[in-house]
Amino acid sequence: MSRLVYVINGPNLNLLGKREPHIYGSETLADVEADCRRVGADLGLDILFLQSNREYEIIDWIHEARETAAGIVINPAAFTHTSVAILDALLACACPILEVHISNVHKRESFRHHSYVSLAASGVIAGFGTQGYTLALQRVARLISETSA
Ligand code: CA2
Repeated sequence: MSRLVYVINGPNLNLLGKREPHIYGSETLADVEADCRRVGADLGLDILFLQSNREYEIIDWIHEARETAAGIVINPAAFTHTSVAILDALLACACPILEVHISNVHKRESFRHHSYVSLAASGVIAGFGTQGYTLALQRVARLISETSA
């Protein structure tokens, strides 16, 4: 049984730790990847960690994950609030999907309060900083165990 988890990051998250530390903290995306790999190894998960600024690439990765992955952790960044195409790709996946936001989107501008992606997600983590990623991995590991039991 696959223990592969796709961790997918959307546009501008490559800038993490390099700008706006008051909103997103000082950890870089490479630091987040290292945290995910460490916690993923403890949980017996194989992590595929990805980032793109292109919507079509994210959609292609979700299609790939649909065939091969046991779970998806996704921070779709600004596409969260705009992309019916990413929602449709996620709705075609049977595996657990966890949505992560580093910032507390509900404390920010009203356009960040709505998420298309949440319609496909088993759960949403927002405002826990970059720790949200490893918390999401813990949850995805639990959901994978429950469905394979
Ligand atoms: O809080 C989150 O994780 C967000 O998904 C981040 C997105 C934002 O559009 C969402 O509303 C909430 C923005 C990602 C941009 O990341 C940057 C990081 C550092 C510097 C500039 C952008």
